[in-house]
Amino acid sequence: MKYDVKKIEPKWQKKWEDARIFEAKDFDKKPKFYGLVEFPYPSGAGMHVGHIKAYSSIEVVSRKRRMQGYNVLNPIGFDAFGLPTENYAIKTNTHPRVITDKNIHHFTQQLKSVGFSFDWSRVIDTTDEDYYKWTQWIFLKLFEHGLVFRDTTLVNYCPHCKVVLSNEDSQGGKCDICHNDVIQLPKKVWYLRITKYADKLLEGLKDVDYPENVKQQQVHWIGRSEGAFVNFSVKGTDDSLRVYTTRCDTLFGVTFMVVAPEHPLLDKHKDQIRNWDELENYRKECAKKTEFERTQLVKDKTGVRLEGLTAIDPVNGKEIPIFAADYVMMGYGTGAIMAVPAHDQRDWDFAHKFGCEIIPVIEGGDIEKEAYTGDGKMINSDFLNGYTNKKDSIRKMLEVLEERGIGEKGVQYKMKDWAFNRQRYWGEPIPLIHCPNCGIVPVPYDQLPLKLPKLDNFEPGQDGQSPLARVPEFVNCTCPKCGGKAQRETDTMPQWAGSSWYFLRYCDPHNEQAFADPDKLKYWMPVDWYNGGMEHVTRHMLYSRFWHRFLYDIGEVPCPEPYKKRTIQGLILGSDGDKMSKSKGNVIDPVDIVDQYGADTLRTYVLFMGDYSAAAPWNDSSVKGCRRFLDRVAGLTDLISDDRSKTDKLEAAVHRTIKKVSDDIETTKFNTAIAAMMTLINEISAVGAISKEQFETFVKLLCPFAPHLCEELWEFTGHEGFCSLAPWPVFDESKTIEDEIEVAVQENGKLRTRITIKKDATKDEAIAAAKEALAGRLTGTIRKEIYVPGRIVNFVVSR
Ligand code: ANZ
Ligand code: ZN
Repeated sequence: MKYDVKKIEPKWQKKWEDARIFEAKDFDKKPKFYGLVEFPYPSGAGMHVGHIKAYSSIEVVSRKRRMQGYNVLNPIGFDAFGLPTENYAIKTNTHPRVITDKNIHHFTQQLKSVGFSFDWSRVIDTTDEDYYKWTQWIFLKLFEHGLVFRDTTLVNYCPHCKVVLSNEDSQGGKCDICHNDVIQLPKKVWYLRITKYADKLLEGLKDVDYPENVKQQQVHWIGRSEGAFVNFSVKGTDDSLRVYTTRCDTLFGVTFMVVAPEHPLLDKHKDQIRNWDELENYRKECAKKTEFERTQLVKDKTGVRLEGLTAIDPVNGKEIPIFAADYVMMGYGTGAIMAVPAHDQRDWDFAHKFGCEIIPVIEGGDIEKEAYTGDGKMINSDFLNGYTNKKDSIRKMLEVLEERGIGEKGVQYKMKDWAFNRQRYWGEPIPLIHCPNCGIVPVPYDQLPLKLPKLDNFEPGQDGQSPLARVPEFVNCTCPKCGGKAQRETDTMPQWAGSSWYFLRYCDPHNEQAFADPDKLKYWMPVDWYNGGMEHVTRHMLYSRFWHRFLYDIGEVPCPEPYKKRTIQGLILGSDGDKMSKSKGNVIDPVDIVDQYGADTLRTYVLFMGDYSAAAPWNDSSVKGCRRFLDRVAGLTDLISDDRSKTDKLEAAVHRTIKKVSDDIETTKFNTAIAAMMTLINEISAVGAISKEQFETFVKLLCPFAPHLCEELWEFTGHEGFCSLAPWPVFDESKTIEDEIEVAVQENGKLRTRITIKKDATKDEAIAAAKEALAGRLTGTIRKEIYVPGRIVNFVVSR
């Protein structure tokens, strides 16, 4: 058949759309499959080949599932609030609504041109009022359950984007949007209490099928630490200095204490601190550093000793100095530590620089050189002396601390609460009201959505205030509780709000009464297979698991975990091996590939380019290779034949390919699935014929990858329905067991030749065949004939 891409691809895209074959049916009797991809941010740059690779995995699995008889939900939507659009809006003085609509339209055209089998009747856009109404609704539920709070703290602030960033959005001390340095600023911040869900988020990982590195990253990010809180009294005051330690067994080795430069103890005892000016200067220096810089394990520690303020060790009554130093963070534990320089390297480095005492309490190592962090026998430790391991010592010390009321067991998490506000325009308004009489009052549920007012000037204020603060009609309201004059919150939600629950909305996207109908949720949830990027593992994946678990706890969703299985796609690099980026000029536009080679080639290539989860460079000649492969598939129509004597030879190869392709799709080994089909083509060419049945099997196997071509070939062979809905080929193991075998023919144990015989040949048949093969070439008289079934015929001869 002639492979006319330009004709075939639009033709089938239209037929699929007209017949609505990819629309999921709620409550269908068939088993359900919910496949999910991370929905795109509709940026002005349009789609990237990386999007195509990311979506192609679930696309192939969804198509296979349909052919296997599943009722498939394979939805798509747009995560459209956020800074890139807003910044572009400011730059071009165009409303973000206009830009968003234009970009979504563009993305839709692009996605459709690739022939993805999305259910286009369920498209969602997080900036739709009908959608963000429910984002606000979930926020109010969180508020109602005490999971929203406000605090003045040091925040990660990007002076360039003029926004407060969450920890997740400023990893490594860089703004995730503009990549500039983030600074620390005191601000009033709305938080979601995700830390309250830390243990549930950890436990939930036991029941899901995620790659090990994905689980590990989440475990690490949550950073559960078990230890103890211990109270030291501050000499001459009724204050105590509370510390968090994972090593309360080393309490007798404490020789000083360190508080974070921002610790409130300092201001409280200003009068007692004789070197206040020095301390003030030091604090100013520290404020310039990012948290990332402060937590780096640099040897050269800085700090200031508080003159006039000391602490008392609660186990031995010893008086010890207190320092302020920036290697102690205000945001972890209590913002203060007990320093044990003999057994903690940071404390050891600090002690060396500031001339503090070093008292070993565990035997081992050479503490002249470095801190000893290993296990060993306890020394210099009163009631702990003689204990030989950390575990027992800690248990004993905890007992004593609790007995004497100076400390207790405690758990800490590295993960912090989720900073949940932005002083920007293009986001969901936070539905809260500040009332002078009643305090914080939620917007009543029946007043949702709290709509984003239409503005002409969406630039953030110089004072870091949201543009909404400049709109009196938005700000001024009446308090829903007391009816008095009140003011609306003007901050908006962060980029990650809308994506924290979007997979639920797909189950029932047009519902006006609820975020989704409970029965539909029960039918579709959980997501059976979710594919996405590694960059979302410690943000979107944690945030959405948190929201979902919360909704489960309040009875709004049917299952505790949203995603049964998660897979990861690797990046597509430029052909130079660098990251694809505009600045490097190595970006491949998927539309160009569709234009030049066709969507089926693009789809096949992004899955053929290597191990799916690994990064791989773009390779033009391999793209051409994929196109040639599809050309050869189209050419197979010329080889369709009734000649069983030829085509029977292919039967085993066809069934081996069914098995390989079926299995490889399940384990995201798409590249080897495609390679197996390429091998089969070679075998078909060698035989020079293919039966109609074998041809149809081949077309069905390839259909999830190159569906346009396969539909055309399906039609060519006389079918009226869609190949996309034809039953997936069934693997028959008996067909792969070849019925002929090769046997060695020997004389006195030496190989003379090889023969091919029927697998179930008798001894007589095997020997007869061997004699025929050696006819006239025997070197002596046969004395004995030996047959090792299926392997060897040996003639013992005498000469
Ligand atoms: C005494 C000690 C002795 C410690 C020893 C360690 C080893 P993780 O596992 O990360 O929870 N620490 C506590 N709060 C801190 C803060 N805000 N900034 C910097 N460091 C802090 O580590 C907990 C340990 O980190 C705590 O245990 C404390 O030092 C330090 F041989 O206390 B340790
Ligand atoms: Zn009020």
